[in-house]
Amino acid sequence: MKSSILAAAALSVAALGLASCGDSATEQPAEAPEGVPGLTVTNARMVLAPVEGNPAAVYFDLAYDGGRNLALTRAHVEGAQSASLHEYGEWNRQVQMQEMLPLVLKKGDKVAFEPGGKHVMATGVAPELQPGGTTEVTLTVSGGDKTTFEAEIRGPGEER
Ligand SMILES: [Cu+2]
Repeated sequence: MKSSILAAAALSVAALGLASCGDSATEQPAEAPEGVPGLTVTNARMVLAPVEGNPAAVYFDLAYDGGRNLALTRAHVEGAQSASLHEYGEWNRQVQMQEMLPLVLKKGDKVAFEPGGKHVMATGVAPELQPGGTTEVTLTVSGGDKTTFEAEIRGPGEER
């Protein structure tokens, strides 16, 4: 009994992850942003996959000092067909990545998007995005405000 409930939960999580990844492919590119008040992003980098055409991961350090609580809901990466907010979690005794729940930001919060943790997964990366270049990443929060920043593109063997 108990194990079948767990299996069902694991299945629905897997389905959720798949559906969400597919859905974001139809998202519209971000419009010219004005920035989310109080939100700063530093150390942004996009690490390409060892195999061309595989998803790339975007990492950065996020700090929030705004007065109003926000939730980070969406990401867009220029030059990628779709981008999703991902994190790693343990399901069914396996560590795997999945769609992240909206990330709540309160005044004073600092959140690192880093290898093995939270990241933006970019799929369908254009071949024009090459190590040494940059691309624009846009984060959208609840209410629709957006912040756009440049991410340095790194090859798969470079420091993450
Ligand atoms: Cu991912």
